[in-house]
Amino acid sequence: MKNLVAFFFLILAAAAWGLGPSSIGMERELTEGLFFPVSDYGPEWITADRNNDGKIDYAMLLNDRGERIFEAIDFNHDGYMDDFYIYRNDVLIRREIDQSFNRSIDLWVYIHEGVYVAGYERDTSGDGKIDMYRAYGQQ
Ligand SMILES: [Ca+2]
Ligand SMILES: [Ca+2]
Repeated sequence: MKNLVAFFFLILAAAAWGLGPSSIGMERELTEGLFFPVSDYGPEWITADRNNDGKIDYAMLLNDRGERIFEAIDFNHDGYMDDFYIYRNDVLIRREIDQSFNRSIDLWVYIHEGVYVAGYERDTSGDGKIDMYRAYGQQ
């Protein structure tokens, strides 16, 4: 719960400071507080149990204007979120994915205008550090 409050604060601070999607490093730091256990998603989240196993596997957070700011999915139903969607003004700006299901993000995908892949970063060695980076589009 503390993480969520911190996350909210960072989002608000980022909005106040006018950070744009171009500052990729800064964007990524904003969600370092994201949390994996599905049981940590409290009443402020809109949640769903898509496979009816009694455990949340989808969670969405709206801001006070009713815009999506965050979604999390437990794709493999192991009780830990592994696919995170980060929005700004209801537009998808980034996905963070734990492809190896070890509760450490290993793929960050940066989205331009909600649909175009602007670039990605990967942790291919599993140590939590980015070791591959690619940017597309305008140079
Ligand atoms: Ca479930
Ligand atoms: Ca999972």
